[in-house]
Amino acid sequence: MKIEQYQIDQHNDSLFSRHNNQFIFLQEQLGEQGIHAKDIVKSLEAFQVAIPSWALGTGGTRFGRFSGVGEPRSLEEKIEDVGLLHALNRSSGSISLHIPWDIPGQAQPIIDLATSLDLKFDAVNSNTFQDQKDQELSYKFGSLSHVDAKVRKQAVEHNIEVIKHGENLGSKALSIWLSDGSCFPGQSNFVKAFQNTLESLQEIYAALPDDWKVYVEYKAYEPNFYSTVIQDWGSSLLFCQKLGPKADVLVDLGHHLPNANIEQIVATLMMEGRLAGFHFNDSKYGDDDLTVGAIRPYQLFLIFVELVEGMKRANRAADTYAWMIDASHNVKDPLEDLLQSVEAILIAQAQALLVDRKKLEQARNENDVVLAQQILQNAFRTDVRPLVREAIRLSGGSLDPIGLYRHLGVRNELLNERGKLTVATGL
Ligand code: AOS
Ligand code: ZN
Ligand code: ZN
Ligand code: ZN
Repeated sequence: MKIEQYQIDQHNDSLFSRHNNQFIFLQEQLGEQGIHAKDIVKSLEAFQVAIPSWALGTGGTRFGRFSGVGEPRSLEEKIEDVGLLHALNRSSGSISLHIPWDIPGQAQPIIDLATSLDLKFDAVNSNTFQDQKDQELSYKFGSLSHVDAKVRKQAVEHNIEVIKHGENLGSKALSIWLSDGSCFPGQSNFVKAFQNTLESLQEIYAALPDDWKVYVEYKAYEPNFYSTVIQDWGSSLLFCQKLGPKADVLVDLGHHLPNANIEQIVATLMMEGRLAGFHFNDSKYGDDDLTVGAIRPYQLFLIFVELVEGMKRANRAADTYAWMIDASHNVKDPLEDLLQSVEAILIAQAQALLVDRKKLEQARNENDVVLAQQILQNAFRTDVRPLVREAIRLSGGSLDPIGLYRHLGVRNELLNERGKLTVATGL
């Protein structure tokens, strides 16, 4: 299944005049405030969000998994799925692999397939939170932090192997998320667990190619429910500082304790030049991995306000950070869900670009709380969807990605090709 350019163009033709009216109206309104709609559209056109290979199939919970139909059965089919997304929105130009859920056999055919769909390989992820078939030692009581040096060694070697897979495909970063921790008080020596983890990470760090980075992801709890070795951004930053300049902190939006001020964390990490990027998702309770923007769109906007500011201050382009979705789908078609997530990210970014930084700074300096709040809320309450649509249209994508996906009956095509009971690897 491939979506052809003429199908996108034809569908766009039928939507263009309505879209164009909306765009021109918004462009005029923004113009009156001294904002150039076309500059924002340009930034949006350049923004790319990586798709995780594990989000292309139905996820599931520990209570069960209700599989969807036509899900990808192989790495090739996962790449094809991301190709469909990218054809529709032109904003999902890379895929992130999780090893060993994805095992690239011969690299060249995989690279050729990705290139033909205009896709690159984002960060590669290691997995020491599960035991694999034929694995010698168990990670039941941890991996990089384990009390037994032999288990640590096995986990280090796995990470180094993941780097090699990534190198073959042209990835430039390794993402590490550890589930290491403890379930009961007394179970673990916090300091030893930290030090073991640091030593293990140092060995992995030493194996990084020159132009590579390692992203250290933190998470407050789950699957361990008493302590987690890398529990928060402070611990993650501490590891990164001890490791060196190739290590940066990865923020997964769902990995915080309730009500954490994530935008402030982001600002601080950017101030220190240690933000690697994001795993975008949304949540109401914990690491719910829901569609981006589904629960707390204002928070997402406030995060983007800091991101836009931080990138400007550091004079770094958006594509020097790792933007990725980390979501799970239990009740929706994963591809439709991912299209919604990418759109939510572009909307939040567009809104953040509307903020008049000078006026905001002035209001802050004058302690004009009301005005400062208003500046942000005015931006958030602007319907920027015409800007997002224009950016996607100019890049060759669809004015209505989900509409076209349904119109073309993509899922049904995939069902015919791949069958009903497909089990994607990974959760
Ligand atoms: C786990 O909670 C994390 O978000 C990781 O990023 C993990 O590697 C990924 O979600 C796949 O399970
Ligand atoms: Zn994550
Ligand atoms: Zn998450
Ligand atoms: Zn997570």
